[in-house]
Amino acid sequence: MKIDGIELRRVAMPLKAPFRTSFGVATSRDVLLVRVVTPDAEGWGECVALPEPRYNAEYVDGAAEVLRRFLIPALGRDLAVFKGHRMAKAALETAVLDARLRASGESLGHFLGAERARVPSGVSVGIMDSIPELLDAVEGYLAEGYVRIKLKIEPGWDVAPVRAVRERFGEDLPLQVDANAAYSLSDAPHLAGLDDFGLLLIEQPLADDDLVQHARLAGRVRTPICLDESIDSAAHAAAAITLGACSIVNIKPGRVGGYLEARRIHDLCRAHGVAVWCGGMMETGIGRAANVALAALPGFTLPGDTSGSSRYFATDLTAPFELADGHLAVPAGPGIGVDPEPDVLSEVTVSTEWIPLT
Ligand code: SMG
Ligand code: MG
Repeated sequence: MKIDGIELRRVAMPLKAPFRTSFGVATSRDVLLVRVVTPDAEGWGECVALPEPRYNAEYVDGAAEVLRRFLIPALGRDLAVFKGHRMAKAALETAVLDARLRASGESLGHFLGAERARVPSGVSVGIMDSIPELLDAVEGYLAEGYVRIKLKIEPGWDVAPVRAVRERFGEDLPLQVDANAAYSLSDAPHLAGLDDFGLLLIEQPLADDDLVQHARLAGRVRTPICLDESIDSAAHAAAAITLGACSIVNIKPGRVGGYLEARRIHDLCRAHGVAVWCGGMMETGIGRAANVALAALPGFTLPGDTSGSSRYFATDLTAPFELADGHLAVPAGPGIGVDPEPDVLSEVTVSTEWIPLT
C-alpha cells in the first residue's frame, strides 16, 4: 500500500473527574493520534501511552519521538528490530491497518474474527477519598447499566472498599480489583483477606517482572490472578500460563504492540482454557472503537473495561459510545468504523506534525 505521509497529532482531552490509581492521578488525557494518509483512504490509530512512565516504561512524548525517528521511517520493513515501544508500534500498526481495511471496505471486527455484534461493558472505578464517595460512584455506574465493576486498590484501600461494595450491592454483583503492581509477595496473607468476597479476579497484584512471585501468590490466595502489565506479548502470556502465574489475562492491544499480537494472545489463551478480557487506557472513541471490535472475539468471555465515552469525557472525539442494556455495539463500518468529529478534533488539538513518506 502506498502511503503519502503520516500525521502525528496531540490532543488534550479533559477528564470529567480525576481518575486515581495506585500509581497516580489523571486529570486529563494527553493523547497521541496517528493518521496514515494513502491515495485511497486514511487510517487512524490512538497511542495509549500515558504522560509519565508509571503504568509501564512508555510515555507519550517518548512514543512520538520513537515514531518520528525510527518507526515511521522504517515502515514496510520489520519493526521488530526496534525493541519495546509497543504502544507506539500499536498506534502505527492500527493506523495502517485501518487505512487498508477502509480501502477494501472490511470492518476491523470482521478482519479480527469478531463473532458478536455487541460487547458487555464493565467500568473501572478509581481510588476515592472515602467509602461513601465510592459507593455513590458505583451506584451511579450500576444505574447506567454497567454489568461489572472493577475497583482500583492499593495498600490501605483494599479490603474495606471491597467489603463495603459487597455489603451494599450484594453477592451477585460481578466485582474485581486492580492493584497496578502495588503489592509484594509478603502481602500474600493480607491479599488472601480478599478471598471471602467472591471476586472474579485480582489484577496485577505484584510487579510487572514478577512472574515467578505471581505463581507463588496464586498458591496462597483463592481469588484468580489476572495479569495486565506483565503480559507484553504472546510469549509472555505463554510463560505466565506455563508457570501458573495467572489464570486470566487482561488484553490491551497497545500494551502488546497491536491488534495482531492481541489476537495471538487471545488464540493462545483460548487454546489453554484461559479466559481473557479487553482492558482500557481511557481511550477516546478512536481507540475505543478498535477495542470493542477485539472484545467481540469468542475468547473474550469476561466483560472488559470497555466503558461508554461518558465514563471519561463530556465530549468524545467521535460520536459517543453509549451503553444499551449494559453493552456497546461493535462498529460495523469499514476499518475501525468511526471518524473523529472535525470540530471537536480541531478544538482539542494541541499540535500536529506531518511526516511525508514520498
Ligand atoms: O479505559 O476504563 C479505562 C481504564 C481502565 O483501569 C483501567 N486502566 O491498569 O487496567 C489498568 C488501567 C490503566 C490505566 S489507568 C490511568
Ligand atoms: Mg490493570
